[in-house]
Order: sequence, then C-alpha cells, then structure tokens
Amino acid sequence: MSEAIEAIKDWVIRGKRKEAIEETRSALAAGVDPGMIMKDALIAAMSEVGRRYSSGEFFLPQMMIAARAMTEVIPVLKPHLIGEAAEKRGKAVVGTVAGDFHDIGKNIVKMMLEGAGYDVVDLGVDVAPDKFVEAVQKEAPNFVLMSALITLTMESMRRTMEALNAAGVRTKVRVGVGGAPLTQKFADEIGADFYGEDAYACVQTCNQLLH
Ligand code: B12
Repeated sequence: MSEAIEAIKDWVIRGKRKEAIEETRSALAAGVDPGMIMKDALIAAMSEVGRRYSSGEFFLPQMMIAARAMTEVIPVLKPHLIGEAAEKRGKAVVGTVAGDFHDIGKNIVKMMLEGAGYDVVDLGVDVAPDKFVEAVQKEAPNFVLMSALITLTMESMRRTMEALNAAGVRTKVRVGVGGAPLTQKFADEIGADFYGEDAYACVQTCNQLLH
C-alpha cells in the first residue's frame, strides 16, 4: 500500500484532522486514486479504531476525534469521488435507525447516491420507525435505505419494516439495509429487498432495481 495511504490512515486514527486533510490533498495532487483513499485509508482507519476500542487501547474520546478527522477529510475527497450526474434517476430516503447515532457510513451512502443522480432525503440519525413511514408517505421515494452500526439497533430495522408493513406502504418502496454489523442473512430475515456491503454496492443495486 502506498505511503500516502498509510499516512492518511494513521493521521485519522490519531485524530489529527489538519494533518489528515493536508496529506489527503497532497495524495490527490500526486494522483492517488480517491476511491482507494476512501477504502484503504479512511474506512480502514475506522476499522482499526473500532478494533482498538474493543481491545481497550482506545476509549470513547479517541474514537470521537478519529471520527471527526474522517468526517472532515470526506469533503476534500468528495469532488474527486463523484461526478456531476447527467440525469436524475430516482429518490431515496436515508436514515440511521432508532437508538443509533453513527452517521459516517450513512453520509457516504448519501453522497454517492447524490453523485449518481438521486435525490436524497436525509432523515438523520436515531430515526424512529414512524418517521420512516411519514417520509415514505410524504416523499414517495423509490428507496428507503437504513443504516445501523450497533448490533442492538439492528432490531430497529426490524421494527421499521413492521411499521412500513402496518402502514400499508411497504410495497411502494424498495428497502435496502447496511452498516458494519449487517448481513445478507439479516436482511432476508427482516424482509428487506437488499443488503449492501458498501456505498458503491448500494448505488449499483439501486440502479439495477430501477431498470
Ligand atoms: C466512529 C465510531 C463512533 C463515533 C460515531 C461518529 C459518527 N458521527 O458516526 C462515536 C465516537 C460517536 C461512536 C459512538 C458509539 N459507538 Co461507535 N464506532 C465507531 C467506529 C469506530 C467506526 C464506525 C464508522 O464510521 N465506520 C466507517 C463507515 C464508513 O463504515 P459503515 O458505517 O459500516 O458504512 C459503510 C458500509 O457499512 C455501508 N453502509 C452503511 N450504511 C448503509 C446503509 C445501506 C442501506 C447500505 C446499502 C450500505 C450502508 O456503506 C458505508 C460506506 O462504504 C465503529 C467500529 C466499526 N468497526 O465499525 C464503532 C462501533 C460501531 N461503535 C460501537 C459502540 C459500542 C459505540 C457506543 C455505544 C459507545 C459508547 N459507549 O457510548 C456509541 C454509540 C452511541 C449510539 N447510540 O449510537 C461498537 C458497536 C458494537 C456492537 N457490535 O454493537 C463499535 C463496533 C466499536 C467496537 N468495536 O466496539 N462510535
């Protein structure tokens, strides 16, 4: 892996946002692939932070400053990652489910969808099942995309599916789920239309389902 990628990853893990931004700018200027920076530096940094948190090497404040560094690098990367979509494709409602405040992954999904020509209604974090239902009724989207990062909050996805069914709007939308602890098996179990491993997969599946 290139030295630049390693350096960006390291600055993010250490929560050094100015250094992470500077390193990202020089890597981009040197022609390093932006997708690689996202995957091998930023997302890899978050996995490592998670590992260190689990093992007790890191505590919550370190996880927070690393997350802030990542969040601030993303806008630097954004113009290099996504182009101007030629045409509008469809509409998606995105949100992190009830009880969960993690939004980095959800925001990347949103960014990639917008870059691919989707209108995205972002419900934010800690979104209760009835808020998803209201958004479907009000916005008439093609997709409802739910994100969860905590094993316990995956259950909020199940409750949201139940709420969509109970309100009679489930058949009006395709539902996609994602986030680090999610699996295809869980998506099948709660009756979602698809699971996406990452933001690229999410956009690809949405495109396929529309055609
Ligand atoms: C950063 C982080 C935080 C930040 C969040 C900042 C923010 N604004 O989001 C802070 C410090 C605030 C935080 C808080 C907490 N966290 Co935290 N956090 C993380 C960490 C390190 C990284 C998460 C992340 O952003 N990853 C990078 C993104 C890009 O990845 P992603 O979200 O998976 O998204 C990608 C794909 O999954 C996919 N995707 C995502 N959403 C969707 C949706 C759809 C539809 C599709 C198709 C795809 C898709 O595309 C994305 C891009 O490719 C993880 C560790 C880990 N391994 O995940 C722990 C982790 C998730 N946190 C954890 C915990 C325990 C907590 C706290 C409860 C800690 C506490 N004691 O307070 C709180 C939670 C509070 C709450 N109720 O939400 C645990 C969860 C354990 C579990 N299994 O349940 C983890 C796994 C850490 C650990 N190893 O223990 N956290």
